[in-house]
Amino acid sequence: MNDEQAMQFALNLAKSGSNQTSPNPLVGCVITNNQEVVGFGAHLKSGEAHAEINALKIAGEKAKGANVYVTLEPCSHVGRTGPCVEALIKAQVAHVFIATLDPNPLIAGSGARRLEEAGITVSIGLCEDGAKAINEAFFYYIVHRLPYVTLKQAISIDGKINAEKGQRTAITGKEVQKDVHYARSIHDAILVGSNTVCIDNPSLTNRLSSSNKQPIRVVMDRDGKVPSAAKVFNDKMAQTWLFTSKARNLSGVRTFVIEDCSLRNILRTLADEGIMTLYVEAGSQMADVFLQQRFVQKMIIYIAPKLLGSGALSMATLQEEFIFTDVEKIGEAIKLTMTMK
Ligand code: AOF
Ligand code: ZN
Repeated sequence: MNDEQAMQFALNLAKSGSNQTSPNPLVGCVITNNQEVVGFGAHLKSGEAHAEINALKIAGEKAKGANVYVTLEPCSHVGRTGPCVEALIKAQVAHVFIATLDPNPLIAGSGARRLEEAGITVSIGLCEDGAKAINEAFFYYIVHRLPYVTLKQAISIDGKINAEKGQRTAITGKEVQKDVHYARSIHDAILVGSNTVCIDNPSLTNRLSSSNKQPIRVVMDRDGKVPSAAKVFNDKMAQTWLFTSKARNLSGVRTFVIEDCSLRNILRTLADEGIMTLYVEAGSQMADVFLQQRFVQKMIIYIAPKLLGSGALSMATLQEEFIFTDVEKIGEAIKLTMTMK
């Protein structure tokens, strides 16, 4: 196995932790000796062993003089687990290939430096694009201390989101609903505003996808408008977190009573609580605020083959451009995925 093949293998291993490691990154590690694989591992869950430790366990004595291929810079800090660089030094590996440095301020190059100081050869940048792509959300979260936000909207072909203000128009059908439930399952939390809960009384659970993961439901309700009888407060199908400035006594709902109900403050609090990925299912007003304040990293638009006419509402205006990253047909709708430029 050559260097590139070994790193590709490590990248594939990293992906085995998909949707399980948040708020930690996906990391894979392969150890070879005389071009033979002697160890491999992945980070599978936040708080549990790092990829390098799992790979070293398999390699045992064969790690001595070996090449190590790791998709993210080995850590040099003591977090919930010990520093991987010390384990690699102790195992007396010869050469560490790092696909990309860890932007975590606690590490940020110090892992690579420590290995070099210990006399280990370090090469950085093999398969770097692939390594960055699998941890896009982690990189954003760890640098900005904010969740990576995906905003979802359904629109008509004339770009409208609602036939009339104050009511909800069902724009897309069952197939899109299934896709949305899957999207819910791969995020740490879903966020909605009080208007959405008051008008739709949604469950916001994942019921239609094959995964049984339920994200935390986050409700932003500064003025305490949402009735206590709302499904999200009562159905016990998933956790609900409420952000409000008014004290409320809702059993089973984690209530954050905060004076500053600005979006930035709420997003910062969510990040501090370990929410790395946030799926925003907002109505028009909330979507506009997210866009205007530039908290959206990814936007998913479902276009339904309908015309809602000139009286209908359209989305916010925004000078920034998005980049189309994917297009797909889902049932009768077209799904467009975009990231911020
Ligand atoms: C590695 N290998 O497999 C992972 C790393 O709380 P801890 O101890 O798990 O540390 C979490 C931080 O460690 C995380 O934010 C990221 O910077 C790094 N993750 N590092 O050497 C791994 N998962
Ligand atoms: Zn580590």
